[in-house]
Amino acid sequence: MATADTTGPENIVRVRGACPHDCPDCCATVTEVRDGRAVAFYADHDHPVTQGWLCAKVRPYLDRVYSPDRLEYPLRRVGPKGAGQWQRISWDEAIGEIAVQWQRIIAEHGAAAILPYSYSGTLGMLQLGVCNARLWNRMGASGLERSICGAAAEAAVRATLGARWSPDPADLLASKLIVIWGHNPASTGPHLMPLLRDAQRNGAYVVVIDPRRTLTARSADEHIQPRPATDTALALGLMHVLFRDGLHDETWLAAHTTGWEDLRQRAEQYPPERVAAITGVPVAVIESLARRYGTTKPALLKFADGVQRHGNGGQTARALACLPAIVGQIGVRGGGLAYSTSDYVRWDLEALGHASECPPTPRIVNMNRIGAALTGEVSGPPIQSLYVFCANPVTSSPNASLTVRGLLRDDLFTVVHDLFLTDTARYADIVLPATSQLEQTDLHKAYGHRNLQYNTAAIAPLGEAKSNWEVMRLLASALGYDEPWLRQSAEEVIAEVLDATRATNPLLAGVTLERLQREGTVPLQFAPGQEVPFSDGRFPTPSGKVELRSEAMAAAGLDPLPDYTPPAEFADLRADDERLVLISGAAHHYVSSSMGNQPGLRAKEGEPHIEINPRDAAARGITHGDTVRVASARGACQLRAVVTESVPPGVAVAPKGQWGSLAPDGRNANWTTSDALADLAGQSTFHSNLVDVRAVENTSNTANATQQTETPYAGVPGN
Ligand SMILES: Nc1nc2c(c(=O)[nH]1)N[C@H]1C(S)=C(S)[C@@H](COP(=O)(O)OP(=O)(O)OC[C@H]3O[C@@H](n4cnc5c(=O)[nH]c(N)nc54)[C@H](O)[C@@H]3O)O[C@H]1N2
Ligand SMILES: Nc1nc2c(c(=O)[nH]1)N[C@H]1C(S)=C(S)[C@@H](COP(=O)(O)OP(=O)(O)OC[C@H]3O[C@@H](n4cnc5c(=O)[nH]c(N)nc54)[C@H](O)[C@@H]3O)O[C@H]1N2
Ligand code: SF4
Ligand SMILES: [Mo]
Repeated sequence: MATADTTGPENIVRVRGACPHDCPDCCATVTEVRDGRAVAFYADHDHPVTQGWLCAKVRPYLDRVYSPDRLEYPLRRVGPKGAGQWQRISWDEAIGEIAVQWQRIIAEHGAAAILPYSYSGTLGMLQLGVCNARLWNRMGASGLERSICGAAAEAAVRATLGARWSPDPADLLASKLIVIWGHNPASTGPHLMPLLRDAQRNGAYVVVIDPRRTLTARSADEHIQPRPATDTALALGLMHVLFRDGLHDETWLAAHTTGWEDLRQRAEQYPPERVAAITGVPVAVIESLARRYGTTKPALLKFADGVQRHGNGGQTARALACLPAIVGQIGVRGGGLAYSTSDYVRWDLEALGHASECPPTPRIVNMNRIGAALTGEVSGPPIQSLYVFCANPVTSSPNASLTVRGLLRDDLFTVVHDLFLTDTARYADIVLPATSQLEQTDLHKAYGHRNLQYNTAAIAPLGEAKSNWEVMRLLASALGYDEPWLRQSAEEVIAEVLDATRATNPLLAGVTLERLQREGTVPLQFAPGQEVPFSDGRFPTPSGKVELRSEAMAAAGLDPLPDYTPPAEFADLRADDERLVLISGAAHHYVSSSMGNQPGLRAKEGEPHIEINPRDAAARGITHGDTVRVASARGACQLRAVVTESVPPGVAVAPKGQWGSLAPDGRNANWTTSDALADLAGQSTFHSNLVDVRAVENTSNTANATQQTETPYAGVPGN
């Protein structure tokens, strides 16, 4: 099938696309269009990873695209901030008003007073990557440190191995041991699950390490439940046993790593007894996992980002990145580390942003501190204008009450560009309607596999919706910026960035815009023998080796070796403290808060809820289905109690992504989460969150609350 072709008497056009959401699978999609309307949306059957099926979230995508709640035209706030009183305006008025406000702010405070805020609504190279950069660079606006998701792991994996390279997912079939550490692919990257099952059928033993009994954990051969944020100690405990029992690969370590003896010394401080006391994992389990990891080959260690969203997260990711080297499993098919494939293609930075032609970025604001920044925690001029696109910080960023306090500032000029009137858009001065993926052009690289996906616009924009890039061009022109790179068409930008990236990256040999448009999916061009990451024994670190001891970390004033320190949130915990650790990871039916307003998916996900262990529930007089108040040092929200053995005593789980504006109390779990930063790369610490949970009322309606725990794994074909 070509990217777009017309077949049959019904005059249906089939258009190839890419799922734009923040998910490692980056599925290849097909949209059928008749008379300008999308009439069907499904998976590309030819794609090696998508394999002809889409997840439960994206299968009903046309409900999202044609939702009656889509914003169709620009809005101007007419009542007080957040009061929900709007007036329809034209695009000319909207762009004109933004330009006038920004010119005033630039004249009074400098462009540093303007802050773009964006993250993961789409992961497209154009609609996100280029739109994060060009206009703001030209303006000299404040920069955003985009560290809400996986910044610590990115820094840790790069410091250790030099790059985020990962095996082809299909190589799972060569594994004999697969350790899935703090990762829940059944919900967050579902195309891994059939491979995992095939690997099990091939004899692979699957271990899941997660405090919660997730859908993924349920299908594993073994589930190990450490206390939250103690994984660095667990990893060091495994190293302790591996070195103690001579299960390490000394020849490999001597040839390919730096500092392995220093790491051995560090691991000596983590005997199983100590690790058991820290993690709650029994000594026998630590011993047996270490033995299994040291003796079963090939052994793959797979982790993602949830496991490092705590105060010690950088060190956790460092420890996990070191483990495969100790058993000499790096560069081995079916073994090694699978974190992310993101660094195989890094879009040419200059082509993306033309920074060399622009003023320097005056300052960088950490997105996890957005509430603090809006309420005064900045050096230099106060933030006078916030431009939000591809993000919903009121729902998805930590410490929501502070974010809302900032957004309520009368002297703050806020613009939100989105498909829907999100929790954040409700506080805007101007709201702009955005196109969906079916209405825009883009190029995607995946972070869970090694193919590029081209997305051809399938239908015309709904109402007056415009894509991010179109809006950036209009704003640039209204501000009088006449650089040609602020005026190009979508295809021209994509070609420019692709060509510049290809010039230095052999994995893109022969990959042109025309080829992408024609074929839709194009695999990266690995030379024969190069498919397995690091199989040539070369590591793009300063030393050219795996840096178990990292001089880069030392130079940054950090511990050059992984080490366990309890997150600050837990540091002064007394034994009689009754608070629970609240983990708020991925919901099965949303991607962050995207889709959190889609009625069909909300019905499947069930009411906003919190899972607590029967013991903790009993101690608090909470029964299944009760409304509970969940409160931290930051704030509180109300959720429905799901009493379940899926979480151990002391731990609670409330899925992220619930829209506060759709909840009776107007809030979600992020009213409790912490905006403290982790030990590395300005990382978020959502899961270092001590909460007090108590019943506020007894209700008999448990129907919705039970739904979530019973949700079957919904990613399998035919399910
Ligand atoms: N359905 C769905 N899919 C998604 C998303 C979504 O919201 N919904 N979000 C997307 C995004 S933005 C991302 S970054 C990825 C994230 O992908 P994942 O990392 O797989 O997802 P999370 O649910 O954030 O975290 C994974 C697991 O980490 C566990 N965990 C939390 N703290 C600890 C700990 O201290 N130790 C251990 N061992 N485990 C811990 C949680 O219980 C959770 O089951 O998923 C993407 N895919
Ligand atoms: N409690 C808790 N909170 C978390 C996490 C957690 O584990 N726990 N995880 C965090 C993680 S990993 C992440 S990545 C962040 C994600 O946080 P965000 O990046 O803010 O993601 P979303 O909340 O999904 O909001 C994305 C918005 O972009 C919009 N959008 C989609 N496509 C487009 C487009 O083409 N143009 C425009 N203009 N808008 C578009 C969507 O409609 C949606 O409203 O959430 C974080 N929040
Ligand atoms: S599995 Fe991931 S990439 Fe595929 S359709 Fe679902 S959200 Fe999109
Ligand atoms: Mo994320």
